[in-house]
Amino acid sequence: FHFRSRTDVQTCTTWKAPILWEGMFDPEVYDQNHKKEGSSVALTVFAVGRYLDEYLETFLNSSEHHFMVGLPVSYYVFTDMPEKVLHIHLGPQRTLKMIKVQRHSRWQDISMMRMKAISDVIESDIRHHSTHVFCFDVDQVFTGRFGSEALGDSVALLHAYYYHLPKIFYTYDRNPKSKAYMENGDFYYHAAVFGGSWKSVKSLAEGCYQNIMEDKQNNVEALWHDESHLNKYLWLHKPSRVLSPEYCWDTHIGYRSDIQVTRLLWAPKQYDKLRTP
Ligand code: 5GW
Ligand code: MN
Repeated sequence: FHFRSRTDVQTCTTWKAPILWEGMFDPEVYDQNHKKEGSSVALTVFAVGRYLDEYLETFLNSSEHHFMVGLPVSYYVFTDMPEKVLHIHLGPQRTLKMIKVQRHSRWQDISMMRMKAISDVIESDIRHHSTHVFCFDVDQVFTGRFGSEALGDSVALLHAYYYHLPKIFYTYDRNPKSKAYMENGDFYYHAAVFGGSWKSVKSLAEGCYQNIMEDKQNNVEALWHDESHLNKYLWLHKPSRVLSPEYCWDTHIGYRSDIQVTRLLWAPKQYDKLRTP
């Protein structure tokens, strides 16, 4: 059984990191190797306020069917309502912890404070139990394999809305007063999915958090909040693996011949309902 190489898309970065597209890899080989190496994966996700009822159960139940099936998985759910009972059927070797976090009044803060919570839980818990960590937005649904081929030292995702656009359209932070400021970059990465070894993700989360706090002290906020800081960090610390937008697609974009499978989809969002207190 042969894998055709993809000639319609970029499959390698200039620093020789693979960009993963459907058809480039044998999932079985990755699964066997990661089982042999004893890889285990922590998944962090935030479900604060209305996002808990709106998205969490669908996200987790779909993850049970598609995320790292065959490897040990530990979910870390950050919520302001940890007492909430979830209707989720966990498979063997899969566990879930609810962790209480404060509900910030500004949504920009909910989003940015994730970096601090992620670095803290890696230090206190994840590093003792899991080899790898993936961090996800909750407003998404797994629809296809999101497997061990995505594991690497430092893993970033190409944003579905920007991967095919010239760099001048990338929405990096252009304010020189912000620590997220950047003129040039490699790609526009999406903050809805990032991961890697626990060590790399801890460094990333810490680095982004420090820059977010420095911005706060200087009374500036990066254009796209934690995503701007993530893009800056990944420009300075190149990811070792890049995921194609097949790993986080929005069906509103419509048909694209290079998207041969959808593994994770943006969930529909009712901004009016969710963004009013
Ligand atoms: C609420 C209003 C506006 C923006 C964010 C929130 C919000 C985000 C929230 O009330 N509760 C929450 O848990 N979040 C977490 O932050 C979710 O995990 C969410 O997926 C993530 C990023 O916020 P999103 O998904 O609304 O951001 P975009 O960039 O996908 O629109
Ligand atoms: Mn989102």
